[in-house]
Amino acid sequence: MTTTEGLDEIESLVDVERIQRHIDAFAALTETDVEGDGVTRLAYTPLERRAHALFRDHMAGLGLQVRTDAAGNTMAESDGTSAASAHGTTSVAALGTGSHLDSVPSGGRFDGIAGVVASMEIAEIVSTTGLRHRRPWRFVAFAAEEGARFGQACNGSRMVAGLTSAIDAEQLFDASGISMGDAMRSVGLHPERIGADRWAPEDWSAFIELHIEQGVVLEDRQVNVGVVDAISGSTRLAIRVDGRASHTGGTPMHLRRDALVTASRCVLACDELARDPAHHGTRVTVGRLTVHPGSITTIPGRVDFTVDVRDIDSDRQRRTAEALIARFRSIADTARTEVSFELMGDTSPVVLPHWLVAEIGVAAADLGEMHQVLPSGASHDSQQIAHLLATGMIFVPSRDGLSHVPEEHTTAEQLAGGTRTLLRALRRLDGRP
Ligand code: HGY
Ligand code: MN
Ligand code: MN
Repeated sequence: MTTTEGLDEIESLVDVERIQRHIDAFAALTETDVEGDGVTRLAYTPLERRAHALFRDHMAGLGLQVRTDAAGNTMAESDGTSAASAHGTTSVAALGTGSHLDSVPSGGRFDGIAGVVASMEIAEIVSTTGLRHRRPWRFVAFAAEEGARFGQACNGSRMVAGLTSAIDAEQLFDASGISMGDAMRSVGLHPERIGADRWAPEDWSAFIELHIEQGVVLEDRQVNVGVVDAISGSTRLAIRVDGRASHTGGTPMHLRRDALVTASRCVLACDELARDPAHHGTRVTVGRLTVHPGSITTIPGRVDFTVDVRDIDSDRQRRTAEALIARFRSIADTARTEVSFELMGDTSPVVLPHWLVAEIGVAAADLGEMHQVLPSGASHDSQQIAHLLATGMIFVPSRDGLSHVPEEHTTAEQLAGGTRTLLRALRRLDGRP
């Protein structure tokens, strides 16, 4: 048993091999019958629940109280010394850390997992050393963070933040027409009880999520720890182009209403607009495009595609989405095709509290970790939690900036460095009045 006198030694207990074992254990929970390799563990599937069970069993094994809420988020709690004082039970607001356990199709081993593993490592150290902490410390595995299945991202954290209701869950569908509510019920969750599990802001002091950067800044700067000051928003559109399907041989060019030609011009318009200096900083991507009927000898009569607009500037993000819709309509008019759209998700960018950015920076500096303040290009659960309480993020490097692909990689040593900074930041926050 390590004494807790040498408090500064506590962070040195972060164990690289243990971290690696947790990473490998989660990576093994993947669909095997999908194209491509990498990890596939989609929102509200049995595999995601198995990952939550792995997290839950580890935390329960450390003696922590663990609970899974109606949305499928799993939370473990280590009582602080304030939980029971000489004058009966006086509880102070809790500190929290965690991230998500679902993945995109054929994704990586670290997106979301890094933050959950960091929380497991910290819980292990707290439990085995008897590290005294005044506030309750809560370790959270969020459900359904990726928007890859239902279009909307950060569903479990949106539900505890009161941003997605039970009714909303019945109106979000995956590509095969299954509603989020039905998917939740199919894995034993209770969407009808989402409202009862909302987090009360007064119960919380601060929350810090550790996550892989999913970009190249830390690697380029050769810095191991990132402190996030702003998180990009995301406006996601489902676009449908209707033309007229007909014979590829019998239909002369001047009589065609080719939905794929229109969609192709729309895709190029997305790239052109995002590269326009007036939209500098905006990122626009068409990630999914489906051609109907998809036959070699039939002119496409319909095309469905998705547009993902990302920005840390809220106004520019929305203006870009509006400008794209106007461009699509003009392209369709010229080609005598029709275009319609549906809003799949719309999350505002958030600026994280400067005092918390500073605290995390001091924690890194305390440990001699080089760190860099930077914005996040990706969306995160912290973005939703930031609607409720003071929220911060710690980044660890992504090799070649790659993410959402099997090549996604962060070394266990880099993850250990971020975990040490996270532990020190929690201890500093624990001591704040
Ligand atoms: O899509 C995102 O930005 C995050 O990885 N869910
Ligand atoms: Mn993520
Ligand atoms: Mn992701």
